[in-house]
Amino acid sequence: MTVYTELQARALTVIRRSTPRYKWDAIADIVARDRQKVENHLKAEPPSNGYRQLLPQLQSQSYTPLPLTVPNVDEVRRYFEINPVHKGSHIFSFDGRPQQMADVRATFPMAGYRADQVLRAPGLIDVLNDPRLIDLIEAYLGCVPTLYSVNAWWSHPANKPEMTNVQFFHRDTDDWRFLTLFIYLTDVDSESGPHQLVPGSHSLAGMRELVRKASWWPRFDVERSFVDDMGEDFSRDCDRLFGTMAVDITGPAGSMALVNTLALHRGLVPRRSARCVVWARYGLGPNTNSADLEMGPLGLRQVSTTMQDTPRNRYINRLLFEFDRRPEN
Ligand SMILES: O=C(O)CCC(=O)C(=O)O
Repeated sequence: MTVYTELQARALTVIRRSTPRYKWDAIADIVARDRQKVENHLKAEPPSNGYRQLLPQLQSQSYTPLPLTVPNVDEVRRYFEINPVHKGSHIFSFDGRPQQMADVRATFPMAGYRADQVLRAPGLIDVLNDPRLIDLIEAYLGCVPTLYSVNAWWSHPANKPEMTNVQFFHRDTDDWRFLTLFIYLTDVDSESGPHQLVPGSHSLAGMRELVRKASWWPRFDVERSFVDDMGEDFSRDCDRLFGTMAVDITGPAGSMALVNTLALHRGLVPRRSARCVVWARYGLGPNTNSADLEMGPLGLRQVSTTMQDTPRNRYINRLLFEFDRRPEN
């Protein structure tokens, strides 16, 4: 991003964060409707074998498992295993210095990869651009998505949460409307740190319904839960109220789920075996989370992909790749 677009994204974030999160969806509708007016050249026919039947579940339950898997998941996991890692799940969790996994593990249970390492994983970018997946995301967002953030990390078994912002219940606040794709690179059951979320908790109406159903009734301010949505106390209240309604997303290596992570969610601490997960995030445009693309866009040539050079693919991937960058340019 240029300084100018970065400042714009920051300004938008400041405005967004000063607006209660349960109002964001209505604003997203206005933005998406406006985008539709200028996106004609980016439109694609919905694929005949697409996933739009999953839209109602995604809209009401905040997530949907996908019938899509990573065809070469063992190869992708091996690729990550031989790459250096940094301490923590995110490049900005700590200093981001490349280290060997054994050195990180000696001090900390979570170890992550840079965005450029994720983008270079064999064939992964094609999975993130599967036309059936993009079509479903487009239908959900209401406009052609921008792929604005990628990440991958290992969580190893531990006795307690180490990263409060990911292992305690919280809401993500990246964009007026956005979706997170989770891809497991290891088999994940309830003992290996699954992604957990409270279905329906992304909307005010959904939260009111959840509170109505909850058996334990503290003074839980539903509207406030869209403003102060981080930290150990907040997570403990969510656990007491909604813990029995939370869903663990489990599945074999290669499985995927699409989640509106404005909903209450967390990555559970693995108890028995480690989890390796990739996320990719799709929203209305660049936002301050795109900062995790700190290495800047790669040349598309630097990546193993069969992605077609079309205006639509260029637009969706514009923060990740420069399609025209060549050695001679
Ligand atoms: O590890 C997970 O499953 C959740 C990650 C998460 O909550 C986040 O990145 O915001």
